[in-house]
Amino acid sequence: MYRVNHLSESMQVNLGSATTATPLAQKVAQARAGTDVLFDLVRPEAFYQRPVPERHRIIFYFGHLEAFDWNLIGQAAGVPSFHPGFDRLFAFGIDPKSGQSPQDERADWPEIAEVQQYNARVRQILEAVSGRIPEQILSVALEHRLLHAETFAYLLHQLPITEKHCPLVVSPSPPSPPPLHSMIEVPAGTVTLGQSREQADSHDLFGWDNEFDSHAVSVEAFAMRKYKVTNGEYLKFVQAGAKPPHFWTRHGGQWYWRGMWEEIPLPLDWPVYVTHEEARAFAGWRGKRLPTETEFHRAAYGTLHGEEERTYPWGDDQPDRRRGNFDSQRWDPVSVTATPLGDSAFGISQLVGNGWEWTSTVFQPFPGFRPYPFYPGYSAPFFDGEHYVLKGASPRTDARLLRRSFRNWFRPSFPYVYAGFRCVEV
Ligand code: AVJ
Ligand code: FE
Repeated sequence: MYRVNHLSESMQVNLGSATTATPLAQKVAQARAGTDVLFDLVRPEAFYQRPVPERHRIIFYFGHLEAFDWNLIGQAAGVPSFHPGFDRLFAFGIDPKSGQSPQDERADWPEIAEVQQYNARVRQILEAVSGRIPEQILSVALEHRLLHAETFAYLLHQLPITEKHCPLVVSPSPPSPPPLHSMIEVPAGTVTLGQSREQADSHDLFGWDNEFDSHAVSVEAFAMRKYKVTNGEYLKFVQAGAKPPHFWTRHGGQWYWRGMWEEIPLPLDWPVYVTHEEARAFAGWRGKRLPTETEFHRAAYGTLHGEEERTYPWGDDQPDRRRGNFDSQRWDPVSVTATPLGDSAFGISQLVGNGWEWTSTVFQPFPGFRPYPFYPGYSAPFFDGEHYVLKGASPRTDARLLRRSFRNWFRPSFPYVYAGFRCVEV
């Protein structure tokens, strides 16, 4: 019988070359193994499901990761296409306005085995040419795959539990103290948004197009909640008449969290995952507001006495996994008080990890923005005033994406993101 777990085996690339590969090529190989594991979790019949109505069916993503690499790297290496139809079919994802969901049918998509063969061939050819590809291009392929590892988890989350193979070990949540309602004063200061193009060029540092150029912005003093807003706090808003978040469900008069692998009684001390619209409404109801991108940056990376801004909120230069719930250590959130080692210089908790945070900032280019000519569609189409910036990281964000300048964005009504918020005082 055909077993989907064999997908990744048949796509494995020549391991002999992995030892001679550059560090970046090794990271690409690791990231491929990581996304292979994700597709192995989906039962074959479910590849044609569309767990999120505003996104493509799962089969698209199976072909997309390889087609993207092919279109990017194959073009840079000047290799001729062996399957232009798939190169095009799997080239781009979608992000329709509400009410404009895709209408394609199952029959519009090829069989899993055909896509699997395409993927294997793409990997084999790209493996052979990757030695002559600029690092910047390989970094785009790597980070594109890591971003999809996260957004694919959003789709997998919405797939009924019977359509996916539960991994053997799902770690229990660590016990944590209850959150206090403390507001923390953040003094006025100057933040440096973005990264400097010169530095990135001269040190081979990677950044997406929207992270450039670096620029200083001054921030007024403000007060921010030490903790992310919890399910328990949001429940009061729901009891006062607000619509319950997409990740909640109710049976027999009890609220449950719809987790990746099971429904559990709503953990009141976990961060609430909501849309931007819901976050904003809650903040208004409390007489508060959402932070701007600049305020978030100040809270996370700023220092008290005007020392240089931090690389990570916790003040050392490593994305140490004990400091936060990120890098796929787990599938679901933990308590908002579970990671005290991750506090910022001001003592604000969990700014990076355990859920992205919505800001009130509309996604717009920084001064000096230039799209990458080899991938003009990454950011520019989303500077439409209909997307908001998110900062931080979720449980499924790769450690590589925790850099200070990374900017995430989604539509304000998109409810599938692992994203919550915190309030600042008006
Ligand atoms: C940066 C997460 C908003 O998923 O829409 C993947 C990343 N862009 N392929 C998205 C992306 C193209 C993007 N986000
Ligand atoms: Fe993509």
